[in-house]
Amino acid sequence: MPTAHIDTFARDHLPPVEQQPDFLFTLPELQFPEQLNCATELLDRHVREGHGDRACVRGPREQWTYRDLWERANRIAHVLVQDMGLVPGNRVLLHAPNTPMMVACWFGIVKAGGIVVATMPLLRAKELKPILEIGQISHALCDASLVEEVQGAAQAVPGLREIRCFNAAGSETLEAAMQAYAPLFDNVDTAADDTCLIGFTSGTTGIPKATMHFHRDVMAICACWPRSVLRATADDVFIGSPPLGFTFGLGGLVLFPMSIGASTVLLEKAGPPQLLDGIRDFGATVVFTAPTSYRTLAARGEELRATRLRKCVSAGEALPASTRTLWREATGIELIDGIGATEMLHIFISADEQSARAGATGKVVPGYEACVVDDDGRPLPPGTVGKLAVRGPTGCRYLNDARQQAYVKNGWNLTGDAYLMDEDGYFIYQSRTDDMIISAGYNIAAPEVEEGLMLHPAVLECAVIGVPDAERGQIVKAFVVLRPGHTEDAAMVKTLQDFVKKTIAPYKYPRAIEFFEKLPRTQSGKLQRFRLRES
Ligand code: 3UK
Repeated sequence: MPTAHIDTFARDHLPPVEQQPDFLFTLPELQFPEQLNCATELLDRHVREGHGDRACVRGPREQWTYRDLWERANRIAHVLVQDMGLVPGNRVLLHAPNTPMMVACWFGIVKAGGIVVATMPLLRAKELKPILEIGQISHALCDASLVEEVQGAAQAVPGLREIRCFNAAGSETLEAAMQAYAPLFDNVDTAADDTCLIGFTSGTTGIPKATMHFHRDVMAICACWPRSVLRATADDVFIGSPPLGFTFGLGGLVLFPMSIGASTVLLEKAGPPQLLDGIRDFGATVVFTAPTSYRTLAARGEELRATRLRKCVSAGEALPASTRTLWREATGIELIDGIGATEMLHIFISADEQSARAGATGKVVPGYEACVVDDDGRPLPPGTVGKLAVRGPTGCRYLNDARQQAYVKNGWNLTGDAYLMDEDGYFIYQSRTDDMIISAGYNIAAPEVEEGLMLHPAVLECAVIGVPDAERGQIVKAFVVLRPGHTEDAAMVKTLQDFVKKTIAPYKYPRAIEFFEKLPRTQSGKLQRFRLRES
């Protein structure tokens, strides 16, 4: 396929073919042409087909139609190419909170044949530095409020030549530069297998891993899970908390709504209170957030019942069965759980409202295949715990990283999760493979103990890990956040321990319990178990 990349860095650093996963294009929707620019499909197409006046993206201050976004993205593409010297294949850092301008920049970069590297807004210079180095990033578009961190990182990394700020006033801003250009741009005719985004793993430990995704991959995720599970319509209004630097957020808040001509609401801060306000004030109908957020929001069920909300998607971490029940009882809505991964780009196992089962993530999404395998990669029979293996139209391509061989084996992507599949094909999450607690010879999956604790009304949130123990190898330790009005004392420890012993096999009860104000989480909402281990 003829690449449009002049800067061939991404292609040059793809894993060798024999280390790549198998790619499956079994569905009719997954037949892609050789040349494909995903921005043309997701944005230009709506304007061309006469839907330019439909609502597309809104923030607290702005309300843009598809044409508004398209014109801005076109002007940004001109600024990138003509003022900033971007050539196709260059990597562009996009560092911002979720705002409409961030989306315009995303499309501007992709239109110009650039590769978007979107990062979580809370990352500091120190964390941006390895990203700039690994991605060999030459350009940056950044929210004015965060420019110091980008400049700080750039000082240490000479390759970053051009930084432009947006969401600010003044003659030096991106907005000012955009005014010099026409709102029309001929999108670069990229190959379907040219890289258009590099996603960094939300990395709970170690050096971040860069995952490369093609224009084709972006269209593939829009063709799979949203069509078979989410089934939203052009009249839906999407909202949610994950940052666009996390592919859960990029898909749920930008790619999926735009692939069907729907609209999206972007919130810079999207904790439970802001999410509730946003759902009410903007009439949102589809929400994407993490399990803990649903747990907190469930207390506002009455208010939520009075909104237009109809579809609620949970991902990023295992959804406790108790949270599913809590949410249904509070709002009348059955949660849609789904497991995705940065390496896979988005969700590959999930269940819609009708087929959801408490405690199970769901079934494999059409277009993907999944199985549970043993340590040698052999498929295990239903009901047996093993490693989750998956393959489909998307898959893991680390940029120049030896860890490729750990994630991909025999063509299958190994997500690092321990799962079992039941007789009906439902996948039931156990734990991360390296989080299994082994105490006195017993295998104990942390989420099972967490589930047992969370059924107690005093528990808002909790996390369970194994801590070293001379006698038992490891013991189960729980970190618990209590709901307001409960006391953190020895009596509560005893109460919770006794409670767990009654709900699950007594040997799994937490022998140690510590109370926390809140749990350490990444910006994508994921629990940082390693920080609990260090504490
Ligand atoms: C865990 C889940 C149980 C699991 C993601 C949706 O989370 C995403 O990507 P990451 O790379 O993490 C991947 C890992 O997170 N996980 C995610 N969802 C679930 N575990 N149930 C779930 N529903 O360990 C997985 O391997 O940060 C999620 C879409 C895009 C994403 N990137």
